Amino acid sequence: MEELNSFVVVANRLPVDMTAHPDGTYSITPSPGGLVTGLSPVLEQHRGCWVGWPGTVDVAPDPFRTDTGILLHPVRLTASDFEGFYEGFSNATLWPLFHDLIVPPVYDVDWWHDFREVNLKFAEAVNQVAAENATVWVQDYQLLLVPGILRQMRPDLCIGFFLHIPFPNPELFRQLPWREEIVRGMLGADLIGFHLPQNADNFLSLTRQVAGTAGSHTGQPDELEVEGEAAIREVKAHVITADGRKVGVGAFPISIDTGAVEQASQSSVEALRADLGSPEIVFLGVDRLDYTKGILQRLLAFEELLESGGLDPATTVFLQVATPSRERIEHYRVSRSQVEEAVGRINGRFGRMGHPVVHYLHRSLPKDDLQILYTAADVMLVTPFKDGMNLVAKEYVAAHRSGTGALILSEFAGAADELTEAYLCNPFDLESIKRQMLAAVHDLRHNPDYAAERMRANSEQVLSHDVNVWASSFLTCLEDFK
Ligand code: ADQ
Repeated sequence: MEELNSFVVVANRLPVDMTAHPDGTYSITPSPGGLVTGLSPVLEQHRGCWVGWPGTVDVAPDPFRTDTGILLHPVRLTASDFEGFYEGFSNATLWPLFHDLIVPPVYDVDWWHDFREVNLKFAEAVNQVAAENATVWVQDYQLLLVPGILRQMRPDLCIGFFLHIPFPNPELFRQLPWREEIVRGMLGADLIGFHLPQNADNFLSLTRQVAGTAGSHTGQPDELEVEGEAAIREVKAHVITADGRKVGVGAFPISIDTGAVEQASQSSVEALRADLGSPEIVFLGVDRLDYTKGILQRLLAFEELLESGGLDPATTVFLQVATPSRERIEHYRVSRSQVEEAVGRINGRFGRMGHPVVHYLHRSLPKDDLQILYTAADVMLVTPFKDGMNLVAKEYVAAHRSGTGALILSEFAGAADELTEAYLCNPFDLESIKRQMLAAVHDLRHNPDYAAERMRANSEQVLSHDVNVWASSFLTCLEDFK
């Protein structure tokens, strides 16, 4: 029988890479990301367990411990689970609905059934590995029903839930045919965390509107003291559920692992700029290729500035790195072809032989390479129509702690709540993006002290609120609600 664990994280994905071999076997290697870093101290301290899908359908490697003592427990998903639960309900229903209907969500009852079934699978896996009275931290929109299922299966558990994407206005959420089940699923947790107070407010108003989900609310905001971290964590309120439990609801803005940021060497940065043709200004975008990220809009803004003469194609370069994402979903395919058409058109209009004005990479890059790009870029554009947080913005400012560079940031990215000294723009308004691009270039050229002051203020915010602060403040608060 498998060892039981007093701390369990459950997320759609296990933090591993799986490689298929020609003989049909697979090897699995740990692949640490930001979430792993934030959770590592507590996972290691408790010799905890991470439950998740390993990333390949129809295989379930045996559970194994990493070198640092974390037990990885794979959940097996079939190809049909993946289609209905992941591509369907998670990414073609919930993702667009929670990002304010940038594309229309699809409401398909078969996908909903798959979503329920797969959430049950994840909950059963947690049930198998969680010790009596264990703490379980459920991550993100793919597992919205897991807290409720676990609460019924295992009333002894202390359950936290964190949503990594925005939580929409109740008026939008109420479109969802299965809204009551989803809200009830979330309320199975002892503490529900969002990035922003606004997301928490949306959820709280929803529980008042959706029948049968909650008994009552506290009238007053319910501030709990957490030593040294009160500034970033604000528990807005709690909900008393129909069965009399108290569920905390609060905002816990996620961040990056600033300790792991290796500064890029001067020589690699210079080599990159030379490869780009030694331009005066390098603009950079780094995103998953997702229609929420506003990649096309920023390219169009760049094109219009080249056209109007606001930017000079001889001295300016735009570098866009787009990680392939959810490529079997129609809206993602459309988004990719629009971006690639724009890149081709802009280069056709403004590039010279051997000197494109837009450099476009459609692939994932190693972290070290990304760090070189961040450091080399004069102006970073992060222009999502809607984003829970956006870690790329925080990674860029952490790479510019000495005050170089400038960040253009959408008002609709969660990160805008904290990076208030960024050049904020409205991504729905090309004029606003263009204005901020010109303002950033102007300040870098003519007012560098002012630009540096703004960048340093942003960096300080990120450096003093890293991913460890996020994880520990959520877990400390969860203790209070146990
Ligand atoms: P994402 O939508 O994936 O995350 P983001 O927060 O920007 O968006 O994180 C992307 C991560 O992928 C960053 O760490 C970035 O470095 C990395 N990345 C992007 N492109 C890459 C490339 N080409 N090569 C290598 N790495 C690349 C969701 C929500 C966000 C929320 C996070 C965390 O949508 O709003 O901030 O979860 O909660």
